[in-house]
Amino acid sequence: MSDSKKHGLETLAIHAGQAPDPVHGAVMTPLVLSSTFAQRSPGEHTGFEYARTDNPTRQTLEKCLAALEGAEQAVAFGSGCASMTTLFQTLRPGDHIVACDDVYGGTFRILDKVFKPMGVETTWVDMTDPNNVKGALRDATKFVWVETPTNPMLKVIDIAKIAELTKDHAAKLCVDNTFATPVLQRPLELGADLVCHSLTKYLNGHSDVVGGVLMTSDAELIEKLRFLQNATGAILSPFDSFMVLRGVKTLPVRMDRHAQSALTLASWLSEQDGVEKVLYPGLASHPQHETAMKQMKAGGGMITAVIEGGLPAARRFLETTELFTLAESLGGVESLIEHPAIMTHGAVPAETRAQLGIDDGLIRLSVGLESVDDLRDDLAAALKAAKG
Ligand code: P1T
Repeated sequence: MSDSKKHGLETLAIHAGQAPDPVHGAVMTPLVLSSTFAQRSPGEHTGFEYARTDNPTRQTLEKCLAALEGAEQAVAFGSGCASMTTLFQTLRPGDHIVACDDVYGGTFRILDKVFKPMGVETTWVDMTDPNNVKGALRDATKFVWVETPTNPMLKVIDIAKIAELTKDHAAKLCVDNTFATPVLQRPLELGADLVCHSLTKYLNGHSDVVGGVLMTSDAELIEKLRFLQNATGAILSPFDSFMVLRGVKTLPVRMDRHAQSALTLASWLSEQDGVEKVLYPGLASHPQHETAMKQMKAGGGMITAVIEGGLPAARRFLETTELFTLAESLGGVESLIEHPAIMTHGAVPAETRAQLGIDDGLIRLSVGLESVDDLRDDLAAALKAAKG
């Protein structure tokens, strides 16, 4: 496809970085599994030498993802955690990170258990008040890490405001855009320097790949990330690249429906007896609803709710749903449900979980693409069971 900047997201998702294969005319990007590539003479090759360094299928995916997020380059890794780890490997002992207080449990674990012992400290702040970021910045701060909407409390952080507050500081603003995707939220256009995704979630969208990606137009970061991608080798495999390239083609269509169904279910849930609280950025009752509507096209596909009756009631709820499968992860075509305190956020200390409100009655729903009537019936049956 010629000039990607002229095309809409629906077109980019299907065509960006891709052209029919010049050898056979294959319309779908070939899956190139070769680990090495023939050279005509030492150092004279087609641009591909060894598949850790670069692989045609991964390169095509990286081009497509970069076009979707509006970044100069995308650098793909073997998981969302591998992508974050590689980014933090650009830091040195004494460097500092300011991160939002509610993040995926694995993100907390990387910073607290892997990088803190190596001398990279993180200050955790509630970024729903952007001024808290300003107070936490130090001369040594290299990254400001924002996840929005956050996992699992679905707090919404004002990316443009944080970008404004940090613009005179050398720290780079990084946004984990996994929950919103480039379809619903455009961090780079709002002033962020880098976007991170777990490809495992909406971008692949079919719960059959674990992957991650970093995207940026910052030349200095691109150089460091390309170096580390090759040097430390936490790459996305050709097969997984092929799968994400296939999955991402329907991303814009999927996100519209995820958000539409989630709004319907969140509104319904918030009217039910036995539900203490519903957190969904698209509901007027959400504490940062205004910010959400300013920076997101819709509220997304995730809902967090508190079931009355604590852990016993939450357990009955989670054991009863049939269409909502009890499992970690999110963003697939099928609906999932989970218990953050026991499952995805077990790595977060109990005291921090209590401060954030990740309590025993809290459940998280990833609303899939099934009939929304069937999903509502499934939740109604679970609510009945939860009441005992
Ligand atoms: O699982 P992995 O591909 O390594 O991605 C990590 C990750 C990064 N960022 C966010 C916002 C995430 O939600 C995740 C993974 N999250 C789950 C597995 C989960 O169920 O919340």
